[in-house]
Order: sequence, then structure tokens, then C-alpha cells
Amino acid sequence: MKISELQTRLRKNDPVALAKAITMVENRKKDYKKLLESIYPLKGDALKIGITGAPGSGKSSLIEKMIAELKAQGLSIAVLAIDPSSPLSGGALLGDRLRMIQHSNDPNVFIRSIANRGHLGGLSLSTHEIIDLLQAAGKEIIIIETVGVGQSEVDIVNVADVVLMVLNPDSGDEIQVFKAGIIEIADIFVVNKVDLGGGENKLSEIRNYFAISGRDPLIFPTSVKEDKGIRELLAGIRRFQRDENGRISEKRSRLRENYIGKIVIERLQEEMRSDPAISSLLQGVGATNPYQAADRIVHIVKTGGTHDQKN
Ligand SMILES: Nc1nc2c(ncn2[C@@H]2O[C@H](COP(=O)(O)OP(=O)(O)OP(=O)(O)O)[C@@H](O)[C@H]2O)c(=O)[nH]1
Ligand SMILES: [Mg+2]
Repeated sequence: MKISELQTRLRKNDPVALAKAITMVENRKKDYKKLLESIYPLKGDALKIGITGAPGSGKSSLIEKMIAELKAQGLSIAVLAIDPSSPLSGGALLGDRLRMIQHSNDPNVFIRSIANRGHLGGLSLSTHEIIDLLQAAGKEIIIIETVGVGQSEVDIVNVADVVLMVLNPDSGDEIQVFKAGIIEIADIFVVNKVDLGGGENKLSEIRNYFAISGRDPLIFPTSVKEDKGIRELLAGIRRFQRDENGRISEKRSRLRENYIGKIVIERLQEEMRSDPAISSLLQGVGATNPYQAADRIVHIVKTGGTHDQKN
């Protein structure tokens, strides 16, 4: 498929074109930059909902229920499941896909798991790009599921306009989660599996935690099993979106800055690999002072590189 055709089909929300475009970008296939350049300006600004929480807390189950509600509202939805690139998660993600399959024939629900291979730490450049591809296809809601462990997960959730943290009534690992700092970035808390009992205790545990800092976060009890609290949760997300509008757009422009920074870094790395003077400098580095070598490389890049003279 030609880039122009791919782009046209993508903008029409064609799921096959969207899947192709994502693969192209993830694998840095030929012409992926042309494709990305062609999607701007983006059609719309999707609401990005990040969902984190311990493994098995019910994130995917909640997403499935949320999708059903959002679909009924006529919205175009995408779900990104972030694969923390661990062989252990393979089974869990497969499970996600199976559970979500009931939506998979619907052109208005696009589900994809992606790897987060950010080699510079934090969010990979392709995650930003994939989110833009989804927006180019006119997705109005983008839900991002990630397991709430580790720094890269914190970053993933940061691409979201609103961050949900899923807890369970009986989960005893909260302190660990608090320590990881994830609790601080969550906007909304969901106590899922309240059908198991003990939900009230968990709700007050969260409130008590925040009482010290004077924060009063939104907390919603849900039960996927008994189909309870999902609508209230979605209404809460919309309320947050309205009330925190200013903060959300500030976050979005910070993110854009970060996105551009990552593109620049990638371009510079490409430049380093392809510039003959830099390559030969790097080959002979052995025992050289790395700071001096870096200074020389920066100087070469700043002064336009050496490709042209050599070719
Ligand atoms: N009793 C009860 N079980 C639930 C509820 N929600 C989810 N579960 C069950 O909890 C298990 C884990 O649910 P998932 O939705 O896969 O959880 P997850 O957070 O996506 O898990 P990972 O993706 O592996 O981190 C499944 O067996 C669900 O059926 C609930 O409200 N009540
Ligand atoms: Mg899951």
C-alpha cells in the first residue's frame, strides 16, 4: 500500500490501515516518517485515559465494561495495552486479547498491544507516534492499560489526560505502590471487586492517605462481576476532564515538548551512525576521554556533519 493510500484509509478509520501504520512506525519501516508527516494536523484531540494497578486487579475487565458504555455513546475508541516486554506477561496479554475479542469486529473499537522499548528510559518515541496515529484515525477515546510497576509504567500513564489507579479491597501491597510514587500521579482511584467485601475499608484507607496532604481525590467503588459503578466512574472521568481542563492542556503541551525532544534525539543518533567522521572517531575511542570525544561529536553535528564533503 502506498503512503498516500495508507494515509487516506487511516483518516477514514480503516482498522486494517491503522494496524499497518502502527506496525510500520513500531518497526521503523521505510517511509514511516513520510506517513507520520502526512497525518498532521490531527483531526481531533482524543481523551486519553491511563489505567494502572497491580496485576490481576481487574484493569482489562474494567476496560471491557467501559468500552461497552462508550460504544453505546457512539464514540470511536482505541485501547493500547502496554507490553512491559517481559516474557512473563505474554500469557496475561493474550488473556486480555481474548477477553476483549467480543469488541474486535467493531470498527469503532481498536485494540492493540504495544511494546514499550524506550531505550533512553521512559516512554518510547513510538508510543507518542502511535497515539497520534490513533488520533489521525479519529479516535475520540484512547485507553492505555499498563501494569503499575516500575518507572516506565509511571511514564506511560503520564501520556494520559486522566490517570486511573485500580485497587482491590483485599490488596495488601498498597504501601509498596505508594512508595513507587504511582499513587501521586493517579487522578482517580477505582476500588474494584467490591463484590468481595471490604470495599469501604479500602476507600477510607485511600482517603486517610491523602488527608495529610489535603488532597481529596475522586474514588469510585466498582464491581465488574456485578456490573456496578462503571457508569459512575465514566461520569467521574468526564467531570475530571471538565474541572481540570487547564491542567490537562498544560500537560499536553509539556508532552508535546517532550515528544519533539525525542524526535531530535533520534535524528541525532541517526546522524551519528551515518556520519563518516563520527563513525571513525567512535571506532578509535578506546581509552580516549569520553567527554572530549562527545564534545568533538557535538561540534561535528553542529557544524553540519561531514557527509557532504566526503560524498
Ligand atoms: N470478583 C471479581 N472478580 C473480578 C472483578 N473484576 C475482575 N475480576 C477478575 O479478576 C481477574 C483479573 O482480571 P483482569 O481484568 O485480567 O485484571 P488485569 O488488571 O487486567 O490483569 P493484568 O493485565 O494481568 O495486570 C479475572 O479473573 C477477572 O475475572 C470484580 O469486580 N469482581
Ligand atoms: Mg490486563
